[in-house]
Amino acid sequence: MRTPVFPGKRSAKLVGLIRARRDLPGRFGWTGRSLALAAVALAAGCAPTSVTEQGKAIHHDYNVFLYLAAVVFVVVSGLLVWAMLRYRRRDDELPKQTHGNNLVELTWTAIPTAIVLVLFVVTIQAQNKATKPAAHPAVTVDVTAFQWSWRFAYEDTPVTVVGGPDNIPEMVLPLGQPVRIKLTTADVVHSFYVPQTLFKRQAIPGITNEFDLTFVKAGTYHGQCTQFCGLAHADMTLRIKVVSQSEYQRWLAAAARTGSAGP
Ligand SMILES: [Cu+2]
Repeated sequence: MRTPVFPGKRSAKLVGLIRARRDLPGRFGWTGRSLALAAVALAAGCAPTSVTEQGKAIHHDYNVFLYLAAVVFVVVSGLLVWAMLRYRRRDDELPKQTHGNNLVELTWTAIPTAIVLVLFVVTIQAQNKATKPAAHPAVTVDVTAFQWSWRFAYEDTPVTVVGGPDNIPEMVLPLGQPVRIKLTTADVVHSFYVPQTLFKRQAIPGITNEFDLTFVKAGTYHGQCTQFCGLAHADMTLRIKVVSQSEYQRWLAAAARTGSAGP
């Protein structure tokens, strides 16, 4: 005699409870509720938008990953639930056993491979767009990371902004114009990261990393070194203030008179 999976009174109660729940007339039904929940989860997980032209490509890349993951989640969990309900235990007989199926094996190898290939191509395209250098950058800023702040030197001007322990350095930039950042470090490895640009680069000793940012939205954006670089690493913040082109010119002229906009 085979041993029942749920012996005893408690299991009988449990099965009764499950059956009772299953028979409950739901207002939207389980499918509707699951879909609503999935939609909420999807909306909550949507990638943040970028404030730069280059970051839009990254944002699009995030969304492709998210939507594909959502499709995989719905299909896999849907099949799981279907299999659990369709093949739930009804008696002590084993269901018909199947061993090996070439078509099924091929299908579940081919589909993930295709998904990974699509993600690879989309990512390469996004990366190329995000790192494509502008033909004529309007402003070039030499950014030097150091323990534990930043120096922003505006090329072809006497303007330099230097941060310090009680002074968060602010990089003022014009809206809608490509800005070239030439990033390096005076000591150890640091990392330049302004979350709202969806872009991050390492500052490596002896190497200058160049990238362009074209801000499409005015505002003040906070940044932070994201490479642990010593005791005061947490204080290594920065700000990017994006203003209109005329306001930028006024700021630049005023800063050029003093030569430095920081201590
Ligand atoms: Cu750091």
